[in-house]
Amino acid sequence: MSAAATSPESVPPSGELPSTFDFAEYLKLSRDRVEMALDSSMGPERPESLRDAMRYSLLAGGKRLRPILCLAACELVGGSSELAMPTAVALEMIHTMSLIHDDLPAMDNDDLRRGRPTNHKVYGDAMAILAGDAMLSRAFEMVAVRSPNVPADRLLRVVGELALVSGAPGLVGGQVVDLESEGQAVDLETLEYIHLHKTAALLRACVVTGALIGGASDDQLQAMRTYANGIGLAFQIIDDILDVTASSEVLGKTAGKDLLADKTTYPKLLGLEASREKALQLVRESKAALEPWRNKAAPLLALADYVASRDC
Ligand code: GRG
Repeated sequence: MSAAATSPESVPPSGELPSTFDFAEYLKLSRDRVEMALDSSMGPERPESLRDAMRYSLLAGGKRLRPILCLAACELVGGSSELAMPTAVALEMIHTMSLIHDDLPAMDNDDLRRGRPTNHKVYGDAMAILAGDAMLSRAFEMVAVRSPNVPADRLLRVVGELALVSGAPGLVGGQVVDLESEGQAVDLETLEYIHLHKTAALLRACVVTGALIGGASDDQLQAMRTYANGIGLAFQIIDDILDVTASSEVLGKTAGKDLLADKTTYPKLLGLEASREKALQLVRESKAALEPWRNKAAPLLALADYVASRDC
């Protein structure tokens, strides 16, 4: 199928996607759009040293799964993904700043991210902390100041979602429990808490904020949350599996870190095969939540499969 046949403009007026939806093409077009928006979100600002450190990590590639989920959710409920793009960029900024901080010596202490030296290895610890801080603030600026044509009440709800996910009820809370659990005997309940907060919460915020901007009803938002909870946990289970099975070269980050840091992971608690089966089951449940949309949900359905089948 040609690129034009799967571009958002080509979706028939009924909103039904062609049954031969080309996911590879969709992913490529979406990534290109996101890359352009990320690039233009970082202007010629000062101080240059801070701008360089921010651009280094934000524009270092990555799968861009989070912004794409946001755009896809917005379109699914009938919104224009153009309107959701500043929020999609904000979500990638929150994700990237969390990676910068996660890699610091005081946290996971990693040298490699997205196939290149980590931010603090290039710019130093202090600049890496500040680049992450500035990126988090910029994320809120993208929504509150740089989202033209989105009704203010929707933006306010989006700001609320981003505040929750980037604070104690989300990434920070998950990271704290993760750090406190290193070297400890961790049960499945605690592991699930860590994964749901460190990883799944942001993926859920992507889908929910996209849907909010698109004008989703309460029922639609609930279906989105169910979808996102499943793929969020599945995403981190696959991450745990890849840490054991994939190379640093393919991952673009140091493989085998979990064993080294004596972290409890799904493969450690359940074994590789049972972990894989759990991820697949979660993805099946996620996809079931989108049944009301039938084939109009093709992008989010394919993104769910991608979460389970990814190799990096
Ligand atoms: C948000 C204020 C604030 C602080 C952050 C450091 C921290 C607190 C939280 C850690 C969050 C973290 C790094 C979770 C891991 C999530 C994860 C599996 C990341 C890898 O995501 P991919 O594979 O990476 O999508 P790419 O590079 O493809 O984007």
